Amino acid sequence: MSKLRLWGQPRSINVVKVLWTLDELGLDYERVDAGGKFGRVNEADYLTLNPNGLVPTLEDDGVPLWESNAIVRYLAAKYGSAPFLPADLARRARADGWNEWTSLTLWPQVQKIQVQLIRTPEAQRDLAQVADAHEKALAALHILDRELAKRPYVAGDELSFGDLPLAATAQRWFNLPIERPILKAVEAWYQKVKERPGFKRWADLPLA
Ligand SMILES: N[C@@H](CCC(=O)N[C@@H](CS)C(=O)NCC(=O)O)C(=O)O
Repeated sequence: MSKLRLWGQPRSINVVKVLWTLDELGLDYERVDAGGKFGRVNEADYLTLNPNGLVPTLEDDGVPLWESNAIVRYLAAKYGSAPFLPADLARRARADGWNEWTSLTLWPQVQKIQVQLIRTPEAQRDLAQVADAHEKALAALHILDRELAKRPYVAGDELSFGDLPLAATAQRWFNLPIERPILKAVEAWYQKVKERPGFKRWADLPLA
């Protein structure tokens, strides 16, 4: 069995995706705190593992990998099986697609709201930015809602690696102090994914 080492403090959303994936796959690993208050990411040794100076980084038998979605996909491909790693390549690409969509379309808007409403003192908040991000996030979530009305999980009838980054992002959305119109299919999906032990252990965090 390979020796897995994950660098990253467990409050970072991109680290959470990998921790939850490791749990779903039942893998043993070592975790080293890095990033945020733990620093380390700009030290020369770390930069040889991840030239971006960001977390997460996963070492698999000493081979360093970075970019959380790529790590999730790699772990699923190397250690997973269907349905977590969909056997059908088109379904697998759909799981991949939702991970990219999460990072490129949904997360940037949710992150802006989180930064403004949770991390910025009230007097300094840019409420116009919050309103704009809220509108864009909702537009994206309406797309997700229409897709989840057709199938219970993003890539089909069962949970796959494509649900995890999205669910970690949804956890932020559902805990932000904002108005949320009811999106029935998204909420039905979220009720299921939040019961996974890996979600409870790693993703269900108070917002900070
Ligand atoms: N696209 C990268 C983004 C990684 C990223 O931005 N990581 C943040 C934490 S979520 C980071 O390392 N920030 C610097 C720090 O925590 O010191 C990925 O998905 O892995």
